[in-house]
Amino acid sequence: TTTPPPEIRDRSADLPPCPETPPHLVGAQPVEFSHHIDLNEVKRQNPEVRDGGRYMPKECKALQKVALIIPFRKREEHLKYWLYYLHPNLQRQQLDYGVYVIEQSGETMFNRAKLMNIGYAEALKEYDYDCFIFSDVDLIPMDDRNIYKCYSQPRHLSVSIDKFGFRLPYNQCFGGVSSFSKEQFQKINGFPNNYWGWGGEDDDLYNRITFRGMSLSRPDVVIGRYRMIVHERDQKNDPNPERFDRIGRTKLTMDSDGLNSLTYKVIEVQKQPLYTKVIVDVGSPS
Ligand code: BGN
Repeated sequence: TTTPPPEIRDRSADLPPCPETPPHLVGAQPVEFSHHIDLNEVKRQNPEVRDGGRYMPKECKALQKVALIIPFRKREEHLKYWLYYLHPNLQRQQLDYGVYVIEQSGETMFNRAKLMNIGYAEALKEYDYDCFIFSDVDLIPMDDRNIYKCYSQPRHLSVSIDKFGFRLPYNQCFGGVSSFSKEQFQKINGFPNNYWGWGGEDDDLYNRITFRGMSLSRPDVVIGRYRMIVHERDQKNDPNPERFDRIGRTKLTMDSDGLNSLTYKVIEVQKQPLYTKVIVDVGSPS
C-alpha cells in the first residue's frame, strides 16, 4: 500500500499521542534583543512551520491544539524577536499550533482586550483549536519548560518578568501572557470589549475568573521567567482613566460585555510565512 500525501489525510490520526512531558526541552535559555533579526533566516531555521505560522508535530499526535493570539500595532521589531524565540520553543513543546497577530487598524485608542476576543473568534474560524494563549508581543519566555498549553485552571504564564525584578508585582496580577481552554474562556464570556487605552483589562479578566469559581494556575518563578523588550510608551495607548471604576464593576458587566457582544470588521487576513496577520477595525468607544 502507498501512504497518501500529507495534504489529503489527517497526518496525526494514526500517530501515538505525544508524551505528557516533551522530551526535547532545553530548559533555561539566554534571551537578548541586541542582534538584528531577519525573518527569512527565521523561516529557514524553522522549515517545518507552514504558511500562516502553523505547525504540528510529525512524530506524535499533539495533546492540544493551541492558537497563539498577539494584539498588535506598530511593533514590527518586537514581533520579529517573538517569532525568532517562540517558534523553536513551541515546536519542542510538541504543540499543534497557529500564530495569530491581530492588528488594530487606524489611530484610535488601543484596545488590547478586544483584540484578544477577535483573535479567539478568528482563530476558531480556521481550525478546531481547544486552547488559547494570549500574549503581549514584547514578552519572551526564558525557559521552554514554561509550556504554552492549557491547564485545569486558567493560567498566568508571565509570572516572573525582568522589568518587575523577576517577581509578581501583585498577587492578582494577570497581565502579559495567559492561557485558557475554550471552555474556560467561554465560561468567563472572554475579555471585556470596553477598555480603551492602557491598564485594567487584565484585572477585569482576573475578576471574571474568580466570579466564575475558577482559580489561577501558575508556573514557579524560575520556570516562569521572562524578558520584556524595552520600549517607549506607545502613541494612543494612554492610561485609561475609567479603569478603576470598570474593574469595580466586573460582576455587573461580565455577562453582557464580552464574547457575546463582540463586533468588529476584518479588513484583511494575510498568510505570512511565520504568522497569520488579521487586520481589524475595532470601532471606537461607545
Ligand atoms: C496594574 C494595571 C494592569 C497592569 C499591571 C502591570 C490597573 C488597574 C487599576 C489598579 N492595572 O496596575 O493593567 O497589567 O499594573 O503593569 O491599572
